[in-house]
This record gives sequence, C-alpha cells and structure tokens, in this order.
Amino acid sequence: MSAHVDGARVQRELEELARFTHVEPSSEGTAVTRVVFTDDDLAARTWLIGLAEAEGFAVRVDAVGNTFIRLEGADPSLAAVATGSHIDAIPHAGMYDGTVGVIGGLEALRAIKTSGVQPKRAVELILFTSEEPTRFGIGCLGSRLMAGTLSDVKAGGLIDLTAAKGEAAKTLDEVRTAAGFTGALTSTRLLPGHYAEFVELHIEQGPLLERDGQDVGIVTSIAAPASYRFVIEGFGGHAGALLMPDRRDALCAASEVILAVERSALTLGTIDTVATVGTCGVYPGAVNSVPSKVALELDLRDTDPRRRGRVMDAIRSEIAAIETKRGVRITETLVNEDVPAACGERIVGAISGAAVAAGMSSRMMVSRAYHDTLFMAQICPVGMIFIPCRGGVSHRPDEFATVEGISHGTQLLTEVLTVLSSE
Ligand code: HGY
Ligand code: MN
Ligand code: MN
Ligand code: MN
Repeated sequence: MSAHVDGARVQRELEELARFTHVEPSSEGTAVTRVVFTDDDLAARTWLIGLAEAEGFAVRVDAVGNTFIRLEGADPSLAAVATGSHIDAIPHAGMYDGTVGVIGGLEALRAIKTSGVQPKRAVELILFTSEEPTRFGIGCLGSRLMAGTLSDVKAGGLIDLTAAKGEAAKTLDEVRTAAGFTGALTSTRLLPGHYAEFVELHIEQGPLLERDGQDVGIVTSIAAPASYRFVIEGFGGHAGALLMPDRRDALCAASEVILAVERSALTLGTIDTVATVGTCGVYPGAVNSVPSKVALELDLRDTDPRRRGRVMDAIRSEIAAIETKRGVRITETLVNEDVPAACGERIVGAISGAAVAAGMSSRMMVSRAYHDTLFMAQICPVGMIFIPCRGGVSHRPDEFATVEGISHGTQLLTEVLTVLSSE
C-alpha cells in the first residue's frame, strides 16, 4: 500500500473549489456554475495551479487551457502515466462532477511523492478544458483537440453560445485569447504513445454502486455520445389576429419532434439507448406571438453506435413527416457522433487487483456519461474508477459523494498510478 491519501484534505479542497462559482449555494445543496473561461473558471484554475506549485510539481498549460501537472519519474525517457478530469460545471450543477478526479488526482500525486519511492515513469494530472458542452456546444473540447478528433479550424471557430442576448457572439479563438490562452490550437495535439496509460477518477453519475453497496466501480467501456442541432422554421405572427388555419407554429412542430425522439429511443433502442432534447430556444419568445422559429439540441447515446444510427434514422424519417404535415422547414446540424471506448484490459486488471488488495468491494460497469477518457482512448490505453454518488444524482445542486467514497476512490487511484508508473 503506498502512502495513505488524506481524504479530509480532498474534501476541504473540493469545498474550497466549489466557492469558485457564479451561483450562490442554493437550498438544494452546493450549487455550482463554473462555465469554461469565465472569471470563476479562471480563478479556480489559478488556485489549483497554486496548490500544484506549492508541492513542487511542474505545470504546463497548452493553447486551449488544458493544464498538465507533473511529478517527475526516475526515467524521463519513458512515457508518463496520466490521470485527470475537469473543473468546468454546467449551470446549477453539483460540486463533485469532474472535480473529484482533479483534486483526487492531485492528492494521488502528493501521496506518491511523499511515499518516498520515485516512480519510474512520470505521473501527470491533466485538467481538461471544457468537458461540458455549455459554452461552445460540444463536450470534451480539450481532450478532442489533444486526440485530434476535432480540427483546430472547426474548434477555433466554435461560437460562444452563452453570449448575452444582443451581444455579438465571439469565437472560441477570441474567448481563449482574451482569457490568456494563446498559440496555435494544433499545438494541443498529443500523438499516440505520448502517455503510457490514462486513468480517470469520477463520480458514477448513476445509482448502481450506492444501490448495491459497492465501494468503487471499474469501468469497462464508455457509451458513445452524439449530438445534433435542429432549427424549425414556420410561420408566426400575432397571437390574436393570425387564425389557426393560417399558422405554421414552429413550437408545436418542435414538440412533435421532441416526442418523436423519446418514442424512437424507447421503441427502437435498448436500455443502453438514451435520447434527450435538453435545450429549446423559441423565437420571438413573446406570449402573444406565434413562434416562427425554434432551435433544439438533441443528445443521443448508446453503447452500440450502429443501433444509435438506426434510432437517428428513425427520428429523421419522423421529422420529414412532421415537415410535410405542418408545412415547416426543419434543418439538422451534426455537432458530434463519437465512437464508444473500451478500457484497456491491463488497466482494468490493475484497478481490480488494487481494489481487492485494498479490501474494497467493486463491480465492472459501463459509463453512460461521456468523459475525457473517451478521447484519451485515442492516445493510449485508458481506465476509469467510479465512486458512488447519492441517489445517482448528478448535474444538480444535490449531487453528493461521501468523504469515505472520495477517500476510497483517491486511495485506489493512487495505488493504480503507483503500479502503472513503476513498470
Ligand atoms: O454529459 C456528460 O456525459 C458529461 O457529464 N459531460
Ligand atoms: Mn458533467
Ligand atoms: Mn464529468
Ligand atoms: Mn467527464
């Protein structure tokens, strides 16, 4: 067993990190809103780098803000082992999503450093930029660029979706440069083999571990996310004067699209197929004006990308029927269609063996949420460790993980990184 981790310190630092938020703590728990490149996010990054530098770790920040915190190994010629996660949070989120993997990862580096045994391979903690799609509309922006699955041209031109109404929306390049992250986005690319292995610690964001009383989850694969934008254009006008037969109400058409999404996922998919229309923008958005335009965003996931494709085809044919029936125009824009990731057998074995040695109960499981690990899988073998979260709740202020669960996950991560960096 390597040096014991200080779970109480991790909890304290998570609470400190939670104070870098745009929304005051709410009655539902510690609500956190920390959108990428906002002042809250930048202040949190500065705070984290301060902790890392106080430990004597080397820190590197790339052109999009991915931050690399490094504990040197005995043999610098060997590829490092890495861990990491994200600190950006969607609006009104909880304080554990992503942050457990960053602060727990920092604690693991500290524990390895104080164990007195220098690892053969360097161990790096990565803070990934923009894991959440809130600001630029696509998740895992930082790790996609690292993996080369998102072109620097497309990334640089992504539009800031959080721009205030009436304000000219800036591009990612403009926002990141203003935040102090300069340089060509192509420089963020990491080639296969840059790391030997990557392991992410994260809350489960599901109910299984808590329900079955297991200490940790060992992820074997990560489901494949896809997202699309739809714009529905009809014919609106005065809510009083425009008679019903003359309307082509875009919001009524959008509501049929939303129900078609739910119906397709339920009837054509399996329990591994999930679909959500999470945003709906109505224009002009006045109670006495018949909606003429609606923008929807669809999040569709499955462990099997072919089945996901069949569900999407069914949604498209329902949309074509809605267009004809209602006389509206519906345009689709693909945001992303990603492949699932299988975790590396050796890493899954190392996590499982370390859990048994530490006396932790565990289970193998699929990650239904996506993570930066999904894209790190394009660079090196990957693994994930899950800890329970109360009621399986996430992306809500009442998201919660116990100090004991956080300690278990951090201790197991430390053990696994120690093993992987010693070979
Ligand atoms: O949406 C997700 O799966 C991740 O939590 N951003
Ligand atoms: Mn999330
Ligand atoms: Mn997350
Ligand atoms: Mn994630």
